[in-house]
Amino acid sequence: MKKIVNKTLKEIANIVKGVEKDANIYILGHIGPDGDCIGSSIGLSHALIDMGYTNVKVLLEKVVDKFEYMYTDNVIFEYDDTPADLAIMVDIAEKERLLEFEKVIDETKYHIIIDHHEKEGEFADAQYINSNIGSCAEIIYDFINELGTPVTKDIAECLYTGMITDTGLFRYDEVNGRTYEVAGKLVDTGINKRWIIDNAFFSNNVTEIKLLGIAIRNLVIEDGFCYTTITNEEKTSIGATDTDFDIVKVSLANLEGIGISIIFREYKTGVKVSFRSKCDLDVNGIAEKLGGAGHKKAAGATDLYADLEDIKTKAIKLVRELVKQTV
Ligand SMILES: [Mn+2]
Repeated sequence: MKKIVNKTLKEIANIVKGVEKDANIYILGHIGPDGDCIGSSIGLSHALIDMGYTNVKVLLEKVVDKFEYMYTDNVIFEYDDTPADLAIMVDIAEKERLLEFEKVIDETKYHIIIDHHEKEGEFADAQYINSNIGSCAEIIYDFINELGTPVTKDIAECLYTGMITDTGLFRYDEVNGRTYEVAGKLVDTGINKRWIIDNAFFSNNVTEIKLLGIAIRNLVIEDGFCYTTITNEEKTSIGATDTDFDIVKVSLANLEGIGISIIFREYKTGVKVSFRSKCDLDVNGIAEKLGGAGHKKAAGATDLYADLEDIKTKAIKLVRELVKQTV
């Protein structure tokens, strides 16, 4: 295991600026890429290309999703076995969350992590992690400024998407004056903010509505918390992917009288648990006990070897205990 090296954004920018312009650079995001992950990675890619880097690729899991408008020609969905000189991971600090893309890391010389999830990378050569910031996109905005290249309208469209999706339209605790300041700068580039917001929050496709139907059918409400389960079979029967889950997260979190909501989703192998808290209870602690990470109000854990029922029993027990402490 490498020694973790925490650095400032300025230091990381200097490392990147020292890289040859024709170096192979990969930007990677986590599996089930969301608006923040896609916006941060592609936004950064625009900036590097603007700076004259000629071999920048963004490696993302292929999902049919509403954030496709950000995709550029250099977004690839499969590792083409060209080892990279530099891999920059955004919105992700855990190697395991890269799944098949983990190979890229193993074959890359130098790793940088820029993230806002509370977990140290354990394998990066240089990393900047700040969990006080609501979206990775907001960090990427600062990073691009440190790189000394302008935040163009194309970049702004990506970063604004990341900011609004990860802050729930500027509602979450991490949002402060600075968040609005950055958002203001992005809006001033002339992006179509109304369209971006409508697309991210106020339009649902049929698959999402079907998924919500399954989630509601499987919903269990206990004292102060609720949970639902989506099996792999249920998910695949309607062709849903990870990116279709936002509507479920939001709907459960909005339930009146519910402090914590949990979603268990089963994969072909393994399970992902997502926690949301809208009370004072810290769900990050629970996620950590399950091997995951996140923030006080939104956290999750992915276990690729876990059995759904095992994880459910464990998680529900932990949440019951947590809720009981406060009664
Ligand atoms: Mn994020």
